Amino acid sequence: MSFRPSRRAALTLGAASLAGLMVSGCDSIVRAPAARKFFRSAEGLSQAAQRTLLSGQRLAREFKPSDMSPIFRTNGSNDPQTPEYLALKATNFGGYRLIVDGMVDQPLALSLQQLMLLPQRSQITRHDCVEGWSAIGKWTGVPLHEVLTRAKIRYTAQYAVFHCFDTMAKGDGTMTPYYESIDMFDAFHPQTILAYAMNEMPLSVGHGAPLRLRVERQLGYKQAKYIKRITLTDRLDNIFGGNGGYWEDVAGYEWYGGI
Ligand SMILES: Nc1nc2c(c(=O)[nH]1)N[C@H]1C(S)=C(S)[C@@H](COP(=O)(O)O)O[C@H]1N2
Ligand SMILES: [Mo]
Repeated sequence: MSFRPSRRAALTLGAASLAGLMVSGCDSIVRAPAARKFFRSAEGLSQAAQRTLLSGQRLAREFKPSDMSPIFRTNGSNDPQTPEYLALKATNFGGYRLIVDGMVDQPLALSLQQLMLLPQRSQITRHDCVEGWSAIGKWTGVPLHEVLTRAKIRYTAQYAVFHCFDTMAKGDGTMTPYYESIDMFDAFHPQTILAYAMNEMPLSVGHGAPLRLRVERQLGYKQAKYIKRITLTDRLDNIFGGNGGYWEDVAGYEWYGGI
């Protein structure tokens, strides 16, 4: 009988050596765009090691209840009219299922009730839109990593793509679905949540019911509303315009919309 260290043990060792790196300011390392690109391409970086690295990331500022904006406006789509969405809205989203697919070993179809039974997180944060307005609100939902872990995402997945129910105009006047994407650094960030409640109330249609993304260190257009499906992938160039999001495709917005 031969002895080989298990893959699990190898991963643990990788994670341990990365721990040293983290102590010396890994947050500033992972926040550098070049470093993010390197880690996405590094074949030797195991998922466990990535997770360890990710856990050292800086949090976005959180505010007190008294800081919450009395008015939090809506922007972009605020009342989707696609038949699929209208049908779900008519059942008060009882028939809603969040699909999680792509580079996962356990595809999921989760009802709102199932999502609400998963671990929950609330945070009061500031939303910054590139159009020049900000608002502070309280968001409650399930951390995205809780969902991705249950879907058993593969080591090779590099992006989470959020497909939405609403459509928006393209340059040529035709309509195209809104979508967005983030990398694994943001996907596993503790403040990245799939929110089903805002300011202690069920998420309204205007703000993205039944489920919207909060990825707190990025700008407003990354906060995908009306999430229908999350697809794990290792490339963005074959999705819609190839730039990772609706605004990235139609108006050249930065894919990493850091604040
Ligand atoms: N599906 C979808 N998500 C979206 C948008 C949209 O039009 N459709 N607009 C984005 C923009 S530009 C901003 S500023 C925020 C607005 O979120 P709010 O309506 O909750 O204020 O949603 C973002 N997410
Ligand atoms: Mo925005």
